[in-house]
Amino acid sequence: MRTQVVIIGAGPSGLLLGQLLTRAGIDNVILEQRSADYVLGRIRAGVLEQGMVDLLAEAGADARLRELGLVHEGFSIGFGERSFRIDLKGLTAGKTVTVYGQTEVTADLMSARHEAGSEVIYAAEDVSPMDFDGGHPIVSFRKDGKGYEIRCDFIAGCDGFHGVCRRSVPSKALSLFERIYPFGWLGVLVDQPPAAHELVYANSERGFALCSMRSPKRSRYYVQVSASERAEDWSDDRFFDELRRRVPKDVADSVRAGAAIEKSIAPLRSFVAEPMRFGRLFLAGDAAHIVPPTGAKGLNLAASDIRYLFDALREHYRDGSDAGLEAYSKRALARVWKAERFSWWMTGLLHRFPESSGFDQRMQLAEFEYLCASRAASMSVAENYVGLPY
Ligand code: RFL
Ligand code: PHB
Repeated sequence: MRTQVVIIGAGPSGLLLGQLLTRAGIDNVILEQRSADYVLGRIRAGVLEQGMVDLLAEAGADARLRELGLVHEGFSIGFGERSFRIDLKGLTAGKTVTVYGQTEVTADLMSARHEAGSEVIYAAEDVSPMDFDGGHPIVSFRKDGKGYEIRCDFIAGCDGFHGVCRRSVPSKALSLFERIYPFGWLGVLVDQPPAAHELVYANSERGFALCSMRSPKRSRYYVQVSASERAEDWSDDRFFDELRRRVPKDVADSVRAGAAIEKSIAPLRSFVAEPMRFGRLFLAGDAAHIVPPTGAKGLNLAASDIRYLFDALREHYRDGSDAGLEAYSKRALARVWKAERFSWWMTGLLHRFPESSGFDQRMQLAEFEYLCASRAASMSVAENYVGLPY
């Protein structure tokens, strides 16, 4: 087999790149180790920056998003019983975010790819990227017991944090930067109307909580739990009880409990691998970096990587220029580190750390009060939350 670009991983990064390349007439194959149903069953992010929305439009996969996506002009930060609204629209000269689940983004990209007549090879085993430091990369894999090889010009490593691409790079060629937080988020999805019209992030003595949503009828809630907790030990009652104790009273009174459709714990981590290019292998999305979900940046960073990578590949094939490919890692990392900073900052402001002293808690409170009192401070939060320019 031969193609122009082999994409490893059919999460949002891989599907988005595949769809953009197909529409630009660039031949590509996507290899995914899981089944389509498994990929669709992962409940993850929910807040899209405008840059991601624009990219989905360019990929021809935004019809349902335009119909069902919820445009949000602000969000609130609760601190004990106090609450402060960040007016995203007012503080950023009109910018907003769109609440639309990652599951829906993935489903829309899957059907767009299917309609374009391109397929994804699901349940591909032992995928291995090879010879990417020379001019002729090869990707081998097994499917239904048979071995295959695809020759290509470039490999896009869109295979997430646990994928094979980053691990295929000689370790001396990589610099890794990491912080693992001593807690996770226990998330619950429930078919009940959201507690508030906008998202509510809360710092409480009992730990962080977040009230989010997927639609006017479906809510997504999170509470901070210690790294050793197990989702099975949290009944629905216990979860909603804890959530209500962590958010301001007016919000707590509006939380409607219900039977969880999904309940899982996500660990929190900050991670960056540098560089994001090795010869003809390009890393994008979670394969190269992870942010704690507090700033709602994970999926949006995947989108900005794909923006840069797609532009660079199109430039290569259409204009015969490799300038974009040469600049890819540096451009992507410049934006990644700013989102890492914002996500780390939001995490520090809103969570309870096991080692946190009275001084640390006063610092969080002072930070919150500064935010409430200073337009400059809330403008900084707003411009990061809606997404820094590409
Ligand atoms: P993904 O979505 O992990 O997709 C990677 C795909 O690659 C496949 N794969 C392989 N395929 C072939 N061969 C191999 N050897 C392979 N190894 C892996 C995987 O099966 C998978 O289908 O990465 P991508 O596309 O870069 O997208 C990134 C986003 O998914 C991610 O940034 C966000 O979901 C992060 N994230 C969250 N972000 C938010 O903004 N808000 C959230 O609330 C939020 N919650 C989460 C999250 C990530 C989580 N992870 C990674 C465990 C909750 C969780 C649990
Ligand atoms: C979500 O709705 O899943 C969500 C929203 C905002 C975040 C993280 C997750 O910061």
